[in-house]
Amino acid sequence: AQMERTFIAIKPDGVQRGLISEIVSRFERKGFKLVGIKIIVPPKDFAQKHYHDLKDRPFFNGLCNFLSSGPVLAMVWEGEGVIRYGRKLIGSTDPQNSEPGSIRADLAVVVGRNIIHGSDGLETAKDEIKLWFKPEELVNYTSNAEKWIYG
Ligand code: DAT
Ligand code: MG
Repeated sequence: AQMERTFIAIKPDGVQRGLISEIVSRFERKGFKLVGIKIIVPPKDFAQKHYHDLKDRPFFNGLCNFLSSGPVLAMVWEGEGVIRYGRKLIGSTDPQNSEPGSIRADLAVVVGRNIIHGSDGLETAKDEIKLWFKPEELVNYTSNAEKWIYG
């Protein structure tokens, strides 16, 4: 299996609504492997770094204020195709357009409170993991289930 890693974060709305275990459970049951996790309140300038691609959008300031308004559960998940499939599990940016069964469709209503972030490609995944985690905060291990998940 050609393993890759993605950055997934439960935003302050998801944490405050008690959705951590529900969301972690969906990635875990799929067969992806958790290799990093921590809870932090990101400072505003950190939120601005995380969302730097969106700095010219009208909602940028509100978005960064919101991300830094409370605890965020930051995670790194590993697995075959985890970047692209993680986005599928999450659903479209606007929960109103998300496929039923996806996290945002099932658990959120509006785009400004869509509860979860996921890297959108290989390069952003690398950048976001580097921004949020020190190398020593990521764990390399073999899951006992791996041979049953990948054959
Ligand atoms: P995604 O989180 O699906 O990768 P994105 O990178 O385009 O979406 O935008 C980042 C976040 O910004 C998104 O999760 C919610 C917020 N956002 C995006 N479009 C918005 C809009 N039109 N109005 C308000 N917030 C928006
Ligand atoms: Mg994005």
